[in-house]
Amino acid sequence: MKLVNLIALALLLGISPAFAHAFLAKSDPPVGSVVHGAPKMLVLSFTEDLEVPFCRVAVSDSMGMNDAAGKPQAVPGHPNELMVPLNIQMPGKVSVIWHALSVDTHKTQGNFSFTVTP
Ligand SMILES: [Cu+2]
Repeated sequence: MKLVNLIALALLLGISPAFAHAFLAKSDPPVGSVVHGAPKMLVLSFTEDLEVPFCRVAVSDSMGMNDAAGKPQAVPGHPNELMVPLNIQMPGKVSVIWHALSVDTHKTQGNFSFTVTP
């Protein structure tokens, strides 16, 4: 194989798996939103199907208290989604940090926030 072909192959192999990673596509409550009243559930939708037992979501309120009431759960019929029961006590900014493992065994992580008003 010619060198130029090897380089092309390496580029292809290096780039293509990135498209298969599980990135956050949608959140409910939405990223950056302002919601009235504390939501009881957070639902995260990803760009790829997940290995739910290996996904983690940490939720904290404006006082830095951990407000995730439970482990991420699978959403029946939606293998690319996680739901997390919430127990938000304080109005203010809610920070979400997620770690996802997709079915292709790639790990991704990210964070965002939304705001709860009384
Ligand atoms: Cu991937």
